[in-house]
Amino acid sequence: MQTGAIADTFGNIENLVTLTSGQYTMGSLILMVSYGAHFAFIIYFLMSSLQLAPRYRIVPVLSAVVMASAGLSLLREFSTWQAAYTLIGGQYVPATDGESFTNAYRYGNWTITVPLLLSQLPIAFGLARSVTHKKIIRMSIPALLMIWTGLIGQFGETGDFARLNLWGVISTVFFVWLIVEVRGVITAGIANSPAEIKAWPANLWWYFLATWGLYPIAYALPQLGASGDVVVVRQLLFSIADISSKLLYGIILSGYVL
Ligand code: RET
Repeated sequence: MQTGAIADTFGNIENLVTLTSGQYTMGSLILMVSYGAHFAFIIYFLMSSLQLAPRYRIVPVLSAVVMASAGLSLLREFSTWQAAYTLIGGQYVPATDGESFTNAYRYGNWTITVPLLLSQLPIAFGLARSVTHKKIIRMSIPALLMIWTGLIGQFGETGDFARLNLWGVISTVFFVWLIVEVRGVITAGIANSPAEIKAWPANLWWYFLATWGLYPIAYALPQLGASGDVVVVRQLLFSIADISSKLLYGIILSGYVL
């Protein structure tokens, strides 16, 4: 755990462990597939907006914006990953000079993407304009507090688990508040949906819980120990969560408003 005092204080566990070439390559691959998928779907969402009634076009357009923003952030994670390790004797050792890896950029990116993802819901459900604006603000407040308290806490993962857990619990309180607000929007969405697609908002509720619920698991994972496997599994969890909560979610919502 002596890989640089600064990394210990303000880093992520990625900077503490030596990776096998398999683990390193898996990490690169996971990040590469993630940013590649997000960039590619910019085209899909822009084109699918052309098929929609004008008032719903903003739904896939917002997905395209989320794709661009997340794609850039994940590209940055990928290049930082590549710069953060040095190949020594067949092992990928955390670089002692230059760049260190951080997941903190993700939290910065969520500050943009999460309010956009939440905004898509009342717009897709066709709620009245004044209700939509109110719902977006009511969801965005707990969402941003959840992200920023999590950002403070994740700096504790290299050893200060009290910090990780305290801020994790505070962040979870905001997550529960957010879930209550989202449930309200889903209920309004069910009431506002034509009979043949009433099941969509109801199912989307479970999808939301299952996919957003992956992020706190990834956050807590370093407590299992700083090992190469934990590093790779966490990037995989983040990626599955990213692709399902943004990309697949966007496809589902575009299908709903079609
Ligand atoms: C944190 C900190 C630990 C507790 C909880 C968290 C929840 C994070 C979530 C993030 C969702 C992000 C999305 C990003 C899309 O771009 C902050 C990890 C509850 C739910 C959907």
